[in-house]
Amino acid sequence: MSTLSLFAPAPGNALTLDEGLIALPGLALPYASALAQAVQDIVQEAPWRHMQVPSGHRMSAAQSSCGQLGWISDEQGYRYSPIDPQSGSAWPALPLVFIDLLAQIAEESGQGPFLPDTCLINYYDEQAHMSLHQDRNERDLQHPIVSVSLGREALFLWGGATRKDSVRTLRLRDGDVLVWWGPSRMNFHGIRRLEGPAHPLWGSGRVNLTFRRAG
Ligand code: MD6
Ligand code: FE
Repeated sequence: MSTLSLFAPAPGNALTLDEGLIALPGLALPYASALAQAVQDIVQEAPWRHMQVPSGHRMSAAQSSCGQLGWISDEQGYRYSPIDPQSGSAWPALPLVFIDLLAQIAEESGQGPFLPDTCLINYYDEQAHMSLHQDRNERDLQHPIVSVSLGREALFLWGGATRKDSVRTLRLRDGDVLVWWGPSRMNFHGIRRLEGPAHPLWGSGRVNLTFRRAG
């Protein structure tokens, strides 16, 4: 990422929603069935689990990971691990369709190339939400995060650099992609709830993929 790109307008269909927040509405839609198959394969190897946060609460969203690292949380805290503690094995590899999609996101957003070593996969059902948080467990916080929404719509909360900043609500739809970088990378964010009708591939749930360079 060059300093120059901080001020360059985003190309193509990309919308700049905030300084450092680029949206590519529906960009992942053509990949829908391949992505669904890939996620299904990943969770065969590394099944959905509800992790415990250090305070003792169990997260309402279920998670899995793929890539060289996976995000885990337990009573000792949040971190990335090369081993899935549930299976005792390495995480599944990043599937090819993820790499293909990322190459297109890089092209459309002007922010690539993305070199993720992990993809955290969140699954939300009707009851799930994600409280306002920052993503700060990655070693180098300069790397952008790419987020892909699949399935049912969700109300996404977009705050600022501190918990006190005002929070906007953004409706994330099936296939929507967000790229966060530089000035927005550390903004507080969360998921209030799911909305709208069931989805042909994902039913009443929503899946979110976040690609990160964590190690
Ligand atoms: C979600 N996303 O969309 C939750 N974190 O379900 C995140 O927590 C997130 O979208 C870091 C970067 C991008 C994200
Ligand atoms: Fe996050």
